[in-house]
Amino acid sequence: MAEGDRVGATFEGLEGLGLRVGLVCARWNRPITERLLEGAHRGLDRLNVGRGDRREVWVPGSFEVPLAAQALAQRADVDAVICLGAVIRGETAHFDLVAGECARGIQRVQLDTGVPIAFGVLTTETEKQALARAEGPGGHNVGEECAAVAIEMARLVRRLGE
Ligand code: DLZ
Repeated sequence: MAEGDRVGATFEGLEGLGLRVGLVCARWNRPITERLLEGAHRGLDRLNVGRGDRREVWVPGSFEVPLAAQALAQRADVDAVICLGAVIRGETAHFDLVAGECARGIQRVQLDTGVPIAFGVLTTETEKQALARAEGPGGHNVGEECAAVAIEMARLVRRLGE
């Protein structure tokens, strides 16, 4: 399989102008999550999502991400949510619990509200692996990919609801 076959996100043919996006970012492992957040904003810029159409909130850790995502998704002025965090096995007691509950919670919010939520919470063995997924412009940044996922899914949900 080629490298590109393992990336589902694409910016091709996407337009985000007029869509409103919520962003939830966890403070835990902040040097990494800040880079994910920068990537998410870069991706939203690429898709023409207005700066004024973004609502950004911070939470203590990935465990708190689903609740903030739910609060955003329930707002009438949010079309999609991007969730960002980093759970690193080597440094995390109860890794499976924190990572699992975060993922489960986010999926539940997405299905309960019908608002698309892009899952940008890294779950890695090491800090090095996490940093490799949060690189700067031109590199692999999961936050940036989440921007494309959020816009693609917001458009899809809107179209299917017509
Ligand atoms: C407690 C904890 C641990 C050990 N590790 C992480 C982590 O790797 N990534 C992360 O985002 N959060 C971690 N947390 C914090 C929890 O997500 C949560 O903020 C606290 O348990 C307080 O509810």
